Amino acid sequence: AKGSVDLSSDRVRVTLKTGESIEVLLYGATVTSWKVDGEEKLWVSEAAKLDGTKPVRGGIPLVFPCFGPNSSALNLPQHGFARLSNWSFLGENSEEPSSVQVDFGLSPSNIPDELKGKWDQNFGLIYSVILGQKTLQTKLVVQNEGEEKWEFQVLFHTYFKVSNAEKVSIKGLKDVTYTDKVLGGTTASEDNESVTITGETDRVYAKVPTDRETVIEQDGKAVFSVKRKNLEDVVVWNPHAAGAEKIGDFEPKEGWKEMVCVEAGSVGEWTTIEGGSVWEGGQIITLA
Ligand code: TA6
Repeated sequence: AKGSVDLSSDRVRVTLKTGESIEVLLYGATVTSWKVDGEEKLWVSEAAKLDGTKPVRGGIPLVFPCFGPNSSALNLPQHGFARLSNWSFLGENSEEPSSVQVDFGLSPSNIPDELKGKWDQNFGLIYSVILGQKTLQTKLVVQNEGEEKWEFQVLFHTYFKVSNAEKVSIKGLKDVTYTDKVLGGTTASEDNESVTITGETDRVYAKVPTDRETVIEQDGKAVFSVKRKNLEDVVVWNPHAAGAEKIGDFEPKEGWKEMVCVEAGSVGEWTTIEGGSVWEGGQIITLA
């Protein structure tokens, strides 16, 4: 076998014989660890709740069916209900010889009681996490199991672990229009080859060509690259010092220096899914 899959009461652990490993909490189907050669590649706050009492601060929270402030339009919590629901483990369904795929499912019955019926679309989600050598893929299949069409937003809220966010350059966003949430939602075109973190950064880069990789460089050296499939936007977020102070479960407060969120999603607009049809989108993270 190429690896092992272990289900415990609250999480799934996958370990490849080549040493890579991941942990996925059933709560939110949140990837909370991705290790390569024993080194953690995702940032998780030391104050992150892992007991299902609130969305995990770090790893890869899953945003669905709405992103950010749009959530109030659906009368849902910020970023929707996927990251705060208990998912079912659907087992290992590896398709490639050198990687292991684990699947998770969510249906209306899994949504927390207090949120049931707030978004009463007939949906089914299958979330796949695929661990390969130097790669981590996350893929979401959205099924409209009703007759009527509805619309949604989706995003993988990936917290990448870096050694110094102030020396990070994010490449692949030049000439893309972005909405700057720190500047109250103004839009601008990205003039720079590199996006850097010089203060609180919260930008939605819209309609980024999917043939473009987003590359995260540390001190000028590529560390991660993100390829998107059927996802048109990239969000860049770092709360910086002031922002971290305001987030209760963001610890240590200096931790903003060791993370950057580069988030593949479709959140600039709403994606419409016809009754009875299926939508799929994903990201492939490669260690440079
Ligand atoms: O990804 C960017 C963002 O929408 C920021 O505006 C910030 O709110 C971040 O997500 C974290 O959101 P959360 O609900 O997890 O605190």
